[in-house]
Order: sequence, then C-alpha cells, then structure tokens
Amino acid sequence: MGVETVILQSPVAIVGWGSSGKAAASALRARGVRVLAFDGREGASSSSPELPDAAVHVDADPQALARAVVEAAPSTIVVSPGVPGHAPVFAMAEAAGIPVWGEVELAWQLQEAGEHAGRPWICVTGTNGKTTTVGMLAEILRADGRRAMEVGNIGTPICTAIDSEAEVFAVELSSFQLHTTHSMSPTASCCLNVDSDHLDWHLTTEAYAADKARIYTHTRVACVYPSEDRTVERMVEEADVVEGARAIGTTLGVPARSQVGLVEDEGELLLVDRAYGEDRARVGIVLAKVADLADAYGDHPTPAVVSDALTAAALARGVGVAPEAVAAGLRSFRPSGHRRAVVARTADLTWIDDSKATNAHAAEASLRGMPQHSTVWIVGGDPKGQVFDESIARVASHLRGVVLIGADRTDLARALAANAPGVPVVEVDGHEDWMFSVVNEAVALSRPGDTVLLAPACASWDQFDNYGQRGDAFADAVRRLAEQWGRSS
Ligand code: UMA
Repeated sequence: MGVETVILQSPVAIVGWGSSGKAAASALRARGVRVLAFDGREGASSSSPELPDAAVHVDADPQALARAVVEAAPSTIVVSPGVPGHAPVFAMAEAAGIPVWGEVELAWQLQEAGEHAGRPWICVTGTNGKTTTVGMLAEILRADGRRAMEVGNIGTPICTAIDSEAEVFAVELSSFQLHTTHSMSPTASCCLNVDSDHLDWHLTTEAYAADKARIYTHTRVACVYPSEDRTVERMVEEADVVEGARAIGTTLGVPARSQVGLVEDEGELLLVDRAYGEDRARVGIVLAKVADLADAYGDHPTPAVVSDALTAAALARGVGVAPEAVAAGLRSFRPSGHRRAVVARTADLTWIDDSKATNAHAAEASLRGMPQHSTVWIVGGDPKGQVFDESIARVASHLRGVVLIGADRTDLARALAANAPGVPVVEVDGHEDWMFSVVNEAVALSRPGDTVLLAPACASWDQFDNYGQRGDAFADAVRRLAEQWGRSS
C-alpha cells in the first residue's frame, strides 16, 4: 500500500522495564522478535504475565547499563520515556551505529507495517491540558460514530493498542516520548502551549520546546495551534509537514479565516469553525456552545478549559467529524479526577482538587480563573528545578492566603515573600496526619465564600507515589473536616 515496511531483526533491546517497555516487548514477541530487557532500578521485576521468561538485566549505574545494552549487539534499542535524553545509552548507541526508538516510534512502525496501516493518529502535546483535550477529542470522535481510543502518555502505551480494532487513535504525547519519535505521521496534531517543565530530564527550556515541536513533523492534514501563542505558531511555520497540510488557529476571540474560535450570539458563547467549511471566507459553522461544558465544569469554565475544547473541536474537524458531533461529544465528556474537581462544599468554602497541576503554568491557569482575593492556595512539593517568581507575581491578587507544603519549601517560601508580600503564608511540614493540618490551616486563613485550591505547581514525588495519591489524601482530609464541621454546626 505504498507504506515502507521495517523488519526488525532479533534481538531488540528494551531499556526501562515499565509499562512502555513491557508493551513494546509484547508487541515485538507477538511478531516473532526476540527481546532483551534492561532496567536501571534494583528490583525491576521480570514478572510480567505475558513475558514470564524475560530476564531483566539490572544495573543502577547508567554507564554500565548502557555498555551492557550495546554489548548485547541488538538491531534496535527501544527506550522508555523515563530514560532522559542525556542518558549515556543514547551516545553509546550512536557510536555503535544502533538506532534508538521510543515506544511510540515502535508502535507507529509496527502499525504501518501491519494490517492496520493508515489508521489515523490525532496527536496532542503541551505543558498543560493534554489529557483533557485528548479526552474531549475521543468523546467527539465517538459521538461521530467512530471507534476511537485514547492512548499514549494518558496511560495506555500505544503498542498495547496497535492490534486492536480501533479506527482512530487520540494520542497524548509527552516531550519525553516525542524526543525518540522519528517517522510518526499524524493526521492532525497540536501543541497546546509550552512552558518550562521537566528541566531535570531535558536540561534546558529550549531542548524541551524543541521536542514538543516534533509533534507537527509529517502532519498530513491539520497543524492546530493557539493563534495568540507566537512560540507555538513558529513551531508550525518551521515544521516539515506533508504537502498540503494546513495551519489551523484556535482563539478565545472571534475567529478569522482558518481559525476556530468564539462568537457571542444573544448572550450565548458559541464555538465557531471558520477553518473547514467550503464557504469559510464568508461564513462560520456553529459547532457547540460553551454551555455544553456546564455538566463537567459548571457555568463558568476557565479559559484554559474552553481553549482545550476549541482545540479538540479543531482536531476532530480535521478528520471530517460532523459539526453536531462536537456539541454531543463535549456534553458527554467528564474530566478525570484531580483536574480541578470540586471535592466538597463545606465550612462555607468550596474545595477544589487540582493535584494534576504539577507545574507553575498549570497552577497559574487554575488561579487565574478565580475572583480577586478569594482563594487559599495549597502549593508545594518537588519543584523539579522550576523558578516560581513570575508566576506568583501574576497570581498574587487572587490569593487570600497560602498553605505551603512539601519536603523542601525553601524556594517557594522565598518566592512568595518576594512576589506576594501582603499574602499570609503558613507552612506545614510532613508530621503525622499533616494533610489534615493543611485543611485546618486553610480554614483559618479563609473567609466565608472563599475557595481552597490544591494546585501544588510541583510534582508529588517527595511525599507521595503520584499526584493521584496526593489528591486522594486531600479529598480524604476534606471529608474528615466536613464530618467535624457537621458535628459542630
Ligand atoms: N528506568 C530506567 N532508567 C531510567 C529511567 C527509568 O531503567 O533512566 C526504568 C525504571 O526503573 C522503571 C521503568 O524505566 O522500571 C519505568 O519506565 P518509564 O519511567 O518510562 O515509565 P512507564 O511505566 O513506561 O510509563 C510511561 C510514562 N512515564 C513517564 O514518562 C515517566 C507514562 O506517563 C505513560 O502513561 C506510559 O509510559 C504509557 O505511555 C506518566 C507520566 O508521568 C503518566 N508522564 C509525564 C507527565 O505526564 O508529566 C511525562
């Protein structure tokens, strides 16, 4: 069918025996390819139901691990996204002339060499909003009657889905995954936004942005981008796309030609497409109302959420989805937990769990939707090398007070004192039952009608296994507070 077929010779080395590595190994073994597994963590187990006999070579020293990988003389090395781009395995593989692929690259190559060749991938990256956008996109595709599947960084390695009967993939991609993706050719693609994150992996903001920009490479139909974001627009301009692919902007304003945006009509905000209609020079096509998001986000969805909906709509229209499917999909979409979820209304306060806000950009987006001086902000954790000053200066006027958490609170405490000088800050250390102290401190800082927002701007790894566990601990503490409040009132 005109698709270049790549045949991998045995053995293939898998570096990182996590969910991506195991999925890659299963897909390869199903095709008769022998795999060798490597991991840098003591205790990485070989017990995988599909691969009981895979013996994992473990070495905690990255140099020694890389040497072992190369000495095994594999035809190809498949690295997991957690392996940083500066890990020695990359340079040693290059010196030895061995290609290095990520699990996403492998999934694309295997798909295109098999019976599902040509299945469209609609790909989304960005510092924030990826999971929400991919979820909305998949709902819109399903509302259009297509068998759509959400895959990638969202939690399902793509290699586990390539042999499924899905007709289209809504793909969430991280910068880690894009770093090792070379031949993927999305039908439509988008980078939602780009801000500093994961500097411990990429080392510089420029390297991080360069990996995000790879989402647009080889795009076939539509490169969707936020039209007010010059950095992302430049990524589209510089991308090596398939001849004929178009740049489609999204805007929270009235859309110009080749854009999807918002139009007010009799007090109602409408999502309008001026990008795909035949008569787009003169008329727009109404796709949905902002009010279609009300069941998921209440009457006042934040600009970030509306922006994600516009992007999902623009991507879906790129694969020919009917206009009415956009409204139906957005109405049936529900955000997953820990993403601005209201967990309780108690103690005269609204309690919001945005534990997924693991960087300053995401926390800022949440706070900016709040009225002035109305929010007690719970912030802190593993800062991942971020500098918080500018973000804090931008959100200071929304704050009533701050409860500072995390194992090391030094950077945030200094940035808050310098950039939000009038705002009271209470620090809570990791003593036993500390999350319950956090919610009580939040009550003490608040006034009736305020919001308490857990939006840590940091990773959770210093005190929890993941952001989900952190959000659950918060919701649990709020529940106990509500019980107490119920007893005393
Ligand atoms: N490992 C090494 N050497 C290293 C780093 C890791 O050997 O230098 C080993 C670890 O010891 C472990 C294994 O690799 O045994 C883990 O692999 P991994 O960290 O690549 O994680 P996976 O289990 O394969 O999950 C990955 C994504 N994880 C990361 O990018 C860190 C998952 O995203 C993704 O859902 C999954 O693939 C399927 O695509 C998680 C994530 O946190 C949710 N993503 C980051 C984010 O969203 O901010 C990017």
